[in-house]
Amino acid sequence: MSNTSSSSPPPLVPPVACVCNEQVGAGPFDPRRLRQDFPILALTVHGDKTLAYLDNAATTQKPASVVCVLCEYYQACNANVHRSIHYLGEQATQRFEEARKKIQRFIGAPSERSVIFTRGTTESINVVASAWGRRSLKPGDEIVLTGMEHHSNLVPWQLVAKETGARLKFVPVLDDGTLDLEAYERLLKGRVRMAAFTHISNVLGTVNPVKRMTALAHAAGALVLVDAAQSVPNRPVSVTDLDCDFLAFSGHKMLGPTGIGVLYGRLEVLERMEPFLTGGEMISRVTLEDSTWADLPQKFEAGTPHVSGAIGLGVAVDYLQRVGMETIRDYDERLARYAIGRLEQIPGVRIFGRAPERSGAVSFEVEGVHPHDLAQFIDRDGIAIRAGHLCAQPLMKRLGVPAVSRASVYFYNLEEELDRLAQSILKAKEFFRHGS
Ligand code: C6P
Repeated sequence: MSNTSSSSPPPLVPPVACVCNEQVGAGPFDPRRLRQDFPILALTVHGDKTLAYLDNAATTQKPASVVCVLCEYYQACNANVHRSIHYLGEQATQRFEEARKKIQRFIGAPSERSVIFTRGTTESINVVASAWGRRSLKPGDEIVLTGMEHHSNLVPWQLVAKETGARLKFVPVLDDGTLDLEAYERLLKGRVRMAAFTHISNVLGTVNPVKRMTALAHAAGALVLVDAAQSVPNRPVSVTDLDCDFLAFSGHKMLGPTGIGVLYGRLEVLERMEPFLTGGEMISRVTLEDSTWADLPQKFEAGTPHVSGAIGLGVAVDYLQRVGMETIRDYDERLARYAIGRLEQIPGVRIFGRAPERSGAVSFEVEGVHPHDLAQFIDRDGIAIRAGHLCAQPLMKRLGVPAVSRASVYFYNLEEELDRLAQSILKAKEFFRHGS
């Protein structure tokens, strides 16, 4: 039985003292002060090296308010949601649904029914590719993707295209790391049913003109999915403003816990779709032979959800809003420019991605040093970056490299950490030149 009681249970009084305070993140923007909200940033690693965490595009660190709410949830609130008619069940349901409302407001969605909790961007895209694509696509239909997609926005479409006989088409990536928008317009002239593209490239940092791309796709009669894994964390994103049909993002890239993410969907489209996963809580009536579905969003939330994760994501959103999304965007962009400036001074460093509008992910190669060797070397100086194909193998092919190194900043990073990165790269170059 479903229990979504609207009576307000009494406020929760945690039996444990929480070390975080509600106002973390508030006040004038000061990255040094904000860092104090992130206990992990004070770590020393490999002995005495202060951690410089520059791998934020992979996952961000978590403020104490998020860490604490997870602890508090399990100590004072834990219960299953939408089913148990007891005190804790109501508390958990209320807080879970409050988190959904926070996310709805955060992304400017018209209704909380359009906000579906998933495990993350990957699952969100799979829901659409599978639940929408399998039933809607016919042989000869076309799906337009781009040459800079993360595997999460590529492989699900490959699978569904194979199953339905639909065709994939790709917007080329230009040398400066932007999309060939003229080619995009040409590609939209076919039987395009879906255009799915990333808002920000996790490799190139390019911010794509998704509002314009969405309008063009709609004019061609296609639906639009925006992979917002790298944009919702660091700039204002409104689904109403973008007018997209689907938006996918991950909690762990925006201060939230791992294993929780969001699929926003336009209500009319979600209502027409069949479910993705089936089982408990997503049904209305079940007989031995047949079933009908629950209303949105439960239709797409089969089984016990990640309750604490959703609540933690709600607290992460509170934190981000206290800092301010415009502030975060401006600071990230400034730090990215600073990082590029420092890296460019190093002979033999090549930066990938020169789009005029770019985010805080800066990929590069260092002549004569394999990206994995570089990442490992500078890790010994306490600096965390990512190296590899970054789950974008087709883009690596386009760039002509098997792998890259990537530094990615967030609002709690400092210029001096990028200075340390540059110094450590210089050391690495020397080391690998002489082999000692
Ligand atoms: N990119 C990176 O280091 P998940 O794993 O589902 O939370 O996110 C997948 C994903 C989808 N789209 C884009 C644009 C992404 O950047 C990512 C995750 C991480 O670049 C891990 S590969």
